[in-house]
Amino acid sequence: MSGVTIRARNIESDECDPMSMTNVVPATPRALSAARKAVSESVGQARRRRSFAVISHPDAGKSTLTEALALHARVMMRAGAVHAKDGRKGTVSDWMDIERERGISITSAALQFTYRDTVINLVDTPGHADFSEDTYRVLSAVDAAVMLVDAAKGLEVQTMKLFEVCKHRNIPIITVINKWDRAGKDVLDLMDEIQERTGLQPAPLNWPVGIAGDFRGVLDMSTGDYLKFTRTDGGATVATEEHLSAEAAEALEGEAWRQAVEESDLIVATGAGHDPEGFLAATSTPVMFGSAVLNFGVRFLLDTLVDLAPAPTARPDADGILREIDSPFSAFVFKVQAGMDVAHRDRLAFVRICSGTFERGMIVTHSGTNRPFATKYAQQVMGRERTSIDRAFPGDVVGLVNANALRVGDTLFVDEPVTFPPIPSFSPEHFAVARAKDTSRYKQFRRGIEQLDHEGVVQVLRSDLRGDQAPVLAAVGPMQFEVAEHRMAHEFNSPVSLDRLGYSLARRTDAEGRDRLRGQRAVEVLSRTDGVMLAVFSDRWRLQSVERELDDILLAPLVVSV
Ligand SMILES: Nc1nc2c(ncn2[C@@H]2O[C@H](COP(=O)(O)OP(=O)(O)OP(=O)(O)O)[C@@H](O)[C@H]2O)c(=O)[nH]1
Ligand SMILES: [Mg+2]
Repeated sequence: MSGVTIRARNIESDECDPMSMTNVVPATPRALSAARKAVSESVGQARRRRSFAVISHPDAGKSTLTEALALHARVMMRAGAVHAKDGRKGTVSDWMDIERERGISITSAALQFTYRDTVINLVDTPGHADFSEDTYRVLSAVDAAVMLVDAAKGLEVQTMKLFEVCKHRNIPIITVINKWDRAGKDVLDLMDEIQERTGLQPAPLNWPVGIAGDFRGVLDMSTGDYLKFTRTDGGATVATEEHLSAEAAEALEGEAWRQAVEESDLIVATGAGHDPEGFLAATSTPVMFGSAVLNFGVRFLLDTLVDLAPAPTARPDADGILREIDSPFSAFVFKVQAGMDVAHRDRLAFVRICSGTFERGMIVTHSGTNRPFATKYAQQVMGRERTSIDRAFPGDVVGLVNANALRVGDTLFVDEPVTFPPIPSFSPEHFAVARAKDTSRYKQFRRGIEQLDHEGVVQVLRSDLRGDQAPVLAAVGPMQFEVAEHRMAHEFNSPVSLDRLGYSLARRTDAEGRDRLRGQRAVEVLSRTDGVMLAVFSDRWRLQSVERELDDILLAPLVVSV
C-alpha cells in the first residue's frame, strides 16, 4: 500500500461494465497446478492477516482511532489536517459530504495497511443507532472487533447493543478505553462496569498511569515496565513513546506510578489476566487505555491486534459446513456503496474474502444466479481513495467496481460452489412515502431510489395501491431518511419530498395474509425488493388486536433485534 495520495487510477468510465458476463474457461492441467499453488499460498497469507471493525457508541472516537492506527502504520505521512481545530472533519474514513458537514460517521469505511508484516483490514463503523444495520453488516465480515469506551461515559446503550451482537456472533472483542486525556471515570469502576454489564471478564493488558484527565502513560502489564507518552504538537504526528523500567517510572511519576501498580496488582489478584481462549470464545476481553486524538496507546493496540487477534479461519456456509481457508476462492458482499467517486458515478461492492486467492480479472461465479463474472476492476479502498489490487487473500476486504449485479449478502466463488449465510435486515420502525419534487425527473428518481435500496441506506417498499411513483422508504432510525434525502438531491439530482407514515412496526406475511389484511384499519401490506411482504402496523396494540382477530395468518417477527 503506497499511501493515500494515489487516486483511483484504474477506474474506467461508466460505459464499460467490468463485471460483465464472460464464458467459463475449462480447467487445464497447468491451470490446476497453478490453482494448487495459489491454495497453499492462501493459507500462509491468511495467517498474516487481521480483519476487524472499530465499534462503539457515537462520538467515542472510532474515526479518530482509525486515522491514528493508519497513521502509526505510516500509511499517512501526517494526519495534520485531521485533528486540527475543526476536529474530525477530515478523517479519512468519514469521506461523505454529509459526514464531513455533520462530523459524524454515517456509513462504514474500509482501510487496509501493513504493520509488522501483517496486513490489517480495518472497518470504521458509524456509532449512531440509526445506522446500526450498517455496523451489523460489517460485523458479519470481520474476525474481531475493537470496542471503544469513552472514559467519561462508560458503557452506553448503543455500546451494549453492539456487545450483544459480538457475543451472539462469537466475535472476540478488544476493549479500548479512549479519551483518557480527559476527565473521566475511575479506572476500577470502569473495570467493574465492563464485567457487570457485559458479562465479559476484562483482562487489562496495560494500566493507566495518572487518572483520567492526567494521562501520563501506561504500565505494560506483561512486563511491568512503563510506557511514557509524550504529547506532540496537536497529536498530528506519531506520538513519541519512551520505554522506562519500573524503578525509573517510580522515580519519575511517584504516587501516580505507585497507584497504577497497586491497582493493577489488585486486578491481577482477581484472576483478570489475559486469557487467550476466553478472548477467542468472547468470554473475556483484553482492555487497554489510550487517547486516539493524541495517538496515545495506538501502537500498543496495533501490536495487540497482530499478537492476539485471530487470523481468518474457516467460515461456515449457509448450511453450517465450513469453507476452509485453502478451498478455492470464495467471498461474500457485505456492503454496496455508490457515489464514492462523483466523477465516475461508480458503484462498489465490498467483499470479504473467505477462502483461496483472489486474482484481479479472475472469473468467479455468483452463487445466487450461477452467472460467471469477470472481476476486472478490483480495488483496495482507503476511505475515498483507492488503488488497484492484483491479488488478495482470506480476511481481505476488496472493492469490486461497478459490480452492478451484486447485492449485500451475495456469495462469489470459483470451482467449488458455496453460499454463505444471508445477512439479515433489521426490522424497520420508521416509514415515509418518497415522491420526486420535480416529476419530470422521474428517471433520476427511480434510479436513485433503486441505488439506495441496493446499498441498504433504507429499505424500499412498494404496493400496487401506492404505485412506483410513491415508494415507501423504511428505516431503523430517522437519520437514514435524512441521508436518503441528501443523496437523492445531491447525488442523483432528484430532490424528494418525504411524508412520514404513522406506522412503527413490521411483520413478515404472505399473499394470504396480504389478502386478509386488506381493509384493516392502520395496517398496510408492502413488498420489499427481495419479494418479502411486510405488514406494517401503527403500533403494538394494533398488531395485537389484529393477531387476536386473524389468529391464523402469518405475522412473523423479522430477524435480528438487538
Ligand atoms: N479528548 C479527546 N478527544 C477525542 C479522543 N478521540 C476522539 N476525540 C474527539 O471526539 C470527537 C468524536 O470523534 P470521532 O472519531 O468522530 O468519533 P466516532 O466514534 O467516529 O463518532 P461516530 O462515527 O459519529 O459515531 C472528535 O471531536 C474527536 O476529536 C481522545 O482520545 N481524546
Ligand atoms: Mg466515526
